[in-house]
Amino acid sequence: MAAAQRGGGRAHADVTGQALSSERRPPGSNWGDYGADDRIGRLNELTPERVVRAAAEIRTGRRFCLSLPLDYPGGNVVFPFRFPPRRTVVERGGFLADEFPFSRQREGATGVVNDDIVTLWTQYSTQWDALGHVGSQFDANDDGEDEVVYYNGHHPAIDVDGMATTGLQGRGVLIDLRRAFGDAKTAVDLAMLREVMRNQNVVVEPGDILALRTGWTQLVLDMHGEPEKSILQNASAGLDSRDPALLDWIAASGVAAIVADNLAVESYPPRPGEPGTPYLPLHELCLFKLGVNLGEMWYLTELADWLYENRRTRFFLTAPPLRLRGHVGSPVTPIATV
Ligand code: UVW
Repeated sequence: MAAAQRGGGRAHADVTGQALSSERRPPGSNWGDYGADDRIGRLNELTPERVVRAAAEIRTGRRFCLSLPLDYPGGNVVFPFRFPPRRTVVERGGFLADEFPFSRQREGATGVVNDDIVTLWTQYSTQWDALGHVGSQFDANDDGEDEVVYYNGHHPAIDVDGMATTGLQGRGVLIDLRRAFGDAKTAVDLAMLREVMRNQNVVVEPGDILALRTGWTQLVLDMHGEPEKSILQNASAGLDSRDPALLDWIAASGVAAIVADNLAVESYPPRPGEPGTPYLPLHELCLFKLGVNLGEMWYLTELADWLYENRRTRFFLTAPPLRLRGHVGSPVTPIATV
């Protein structure tokens, strides 16, 4: 099989490997606000004071795992080019480390060892988008030609290392779109979001991590590893990323990150836009312009139901990505503590 070609969105040779100017910035972006070299964007808003504020949400000590099993959705029907983790077994001195007896290493020793290898498609299941997951064309070096750049004018793409080393903890605030709209496919614009927030008494403050429960990963789980694309494509709420008012609200809200239990946070596939507009407007706004990481395919069912039953909307969230240097996404096993 021929090797796949590079995507074609190549930067000019003169910018590869450099951070470009964060003084020239795309309209509506915050490039430079956290420093010319900043690589973590709105995670800067997770200040020590805000982590202490978030810890006040720990009142019972109960924890919720917010990850799907990472071999879900199952197969590759949801995305034809992403696959479940592939496991193989380490070789140890010519033998597979599959109940490998230590007596092979030291005569008479007891015990056995298992040791494995995984090939991961980083965005297959519950995951974070690094800021380098989506870039765009912008003339960051003022030479009259657009080049491919990422948040804050960086090139090459920003990986998950900064997210991992920052120690990602903060206050989550949950909006339950599933409770408002059921499983019907619904593109949620700002007016709809505001109404749900009013009805559910949700207040979002700067530095919060916004969590959107849509019910999509519950549908995935209920399919037991054999997802039905036609159902999943036509189900559940997502943000209407062609609503400019919603994009303005996200920018103004000061949220540190946005996570959802659907495929792409924004409704997917997105409504087509005019030529010259982004394919994924919310991804472009968040990852490229604002430095807001997106968490996708999280599992929020039990947390959302518990919060509802206990008349709460906030929780303490711990969700560092794997420290996979050079990678533009990472699986994550987030924990909510209430
Ligand atoms: C989509 O392409 C749906 O989003 P992502 O690549 O962030 O998973």
